[in-house]
Amino acid sequence: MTAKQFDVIVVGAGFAGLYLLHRLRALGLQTRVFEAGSDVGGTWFWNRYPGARCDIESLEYSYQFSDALQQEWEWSERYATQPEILRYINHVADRFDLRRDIALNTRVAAAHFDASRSRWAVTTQAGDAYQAKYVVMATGCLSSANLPDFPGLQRFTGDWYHTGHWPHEPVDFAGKRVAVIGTGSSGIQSIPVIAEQAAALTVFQRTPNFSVPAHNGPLDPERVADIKANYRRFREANRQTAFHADFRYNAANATEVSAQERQREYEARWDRGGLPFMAAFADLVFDEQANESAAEFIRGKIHEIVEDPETAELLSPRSMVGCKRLCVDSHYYATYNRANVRLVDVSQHGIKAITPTGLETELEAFAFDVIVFATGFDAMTGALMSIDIRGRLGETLQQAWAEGPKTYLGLAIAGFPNLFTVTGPGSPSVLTNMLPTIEHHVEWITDCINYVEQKGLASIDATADAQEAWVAHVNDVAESSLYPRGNSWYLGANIPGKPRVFMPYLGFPPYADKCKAVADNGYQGFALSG
Ligand code: NA7
Repeated sequence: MTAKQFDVIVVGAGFAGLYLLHRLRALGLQTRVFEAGSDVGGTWFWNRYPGARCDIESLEYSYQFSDALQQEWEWSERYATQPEILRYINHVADRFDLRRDIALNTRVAAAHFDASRSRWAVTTQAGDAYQAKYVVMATGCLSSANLPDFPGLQRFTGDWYHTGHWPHEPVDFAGKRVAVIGTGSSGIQSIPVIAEQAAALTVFQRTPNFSVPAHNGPLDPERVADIKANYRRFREANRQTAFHADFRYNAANATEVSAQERQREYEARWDRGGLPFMAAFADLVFDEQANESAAEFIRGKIHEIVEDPETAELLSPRSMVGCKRLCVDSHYYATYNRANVRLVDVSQHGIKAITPTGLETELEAFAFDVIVFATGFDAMTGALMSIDIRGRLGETLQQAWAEGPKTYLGLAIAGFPNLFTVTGPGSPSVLTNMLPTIEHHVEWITDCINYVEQKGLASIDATADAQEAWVAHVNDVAESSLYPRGNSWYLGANIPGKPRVFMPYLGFPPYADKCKAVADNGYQGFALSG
């Protein structure tokens, strides 16, 4: 059987995969996108749990490569819901006629580099074989669901779901006894919605998380018109902060202002809502004392909102604010004032087993009709490591990353020529608004492929030296902050046995400058061969 030939194979049809296809086509390159799901959308295709919503405002969490697109699309709310984002992604796929080059229900199982021909051999799980000069992994940072290995799950007689693999049909919780395990962003978003429907909801919390209110609501048409009239300027402001255009970074340090000033600033940010809370003071993620002042403020809010002091105390994190992405919620803490909601602390006495009728912790047995696992993801590396990827010398990615992920700029891996990763470990990715950083990566990667093609070269491969230097730099920057001190998925701390390495790169605008300089200098740090 002869393998079908392409110039580029893209893995994943989320925001990154779709824009890659659009750009690669414009370069005249034969491109095929493989997508495991039954439709486009990536993260937003899989994460359909009740209450799923983006934590970046909709006018910013959208493509900017086409002015016509950003002018014509109408967002309805300040923070878009998952169904609305998925409608938008589908609109983009249709508007740019992308579907004809996307193979759905197709999971890539292996990608092996043939050094003698400088081509990748790609095999799908169904056993179909393809070849391409380039492979781009647009597999997402949060796409490999983490289902903890609780004994007994297969004997559970009720229904169970993982938030990251939610069914397409609505799940009816009416009259049901429901358990939610996990209080990260997915738990915090779904718990208030499930609580409104279920007869009884029990939340199992191992570690509390900090959350600030979204204050979501319909978008003001005047504000939308204003932004659309100046969209370019608005996007530029967003780029400078790597988050919201009106993030309003405060240059003052929390440790250098009065207690009243700190309180005033935190209150104003709480009232405004959303992630800009983290920009209240310049030293929040660099100084423990500063961070503790923000933590204390949020704990105070939790105690104000939650009526039962014991529950409020259990919900109050003792960790550092923002060292795991701050959650943005709608009525999360107030949900614990409902008579049908109970919080169970499993930090000391964990979940022992799932039973046929519910679950048991080390202290108590519970009966449930439905269990929801809001237990997160094998983030940033999980999707890549689940594919059998082999480089120039036959080395597997698992071998290359045995001690933790190593990349050059989060875009390329030494020894794996003509392979690119979008928002991979070592890039700012999850510390930013993902959409502009995805667009930045897609543009850099497609420019790079175009360069190699225009020069008539066979391959481009990051050098081991450039990669080592980049990994060291990513670590140095992380160490200068409080980030590595938190137990978060940024560090792989949520997956047993995963090497503890701080994966994202802190510092978006300088990162983009670095990527540009690398390209302007003839792809410095890469070996190009003819
Ligand atoms: P997260 O943030 O990784 O949260 C997963 C939650 O599940 C977290 O509270 C975990 O507690 C909990 N968990 C995981 N395993 C267990 C076991 N075995 N027992 C009890 N509790 C457990 O994932 P999300 O999907 O909520 O959010 C991911 C990102 O999506 C988020 O950061 C935003 O950027 C969007 P732990 O903290 O490990 O003690």
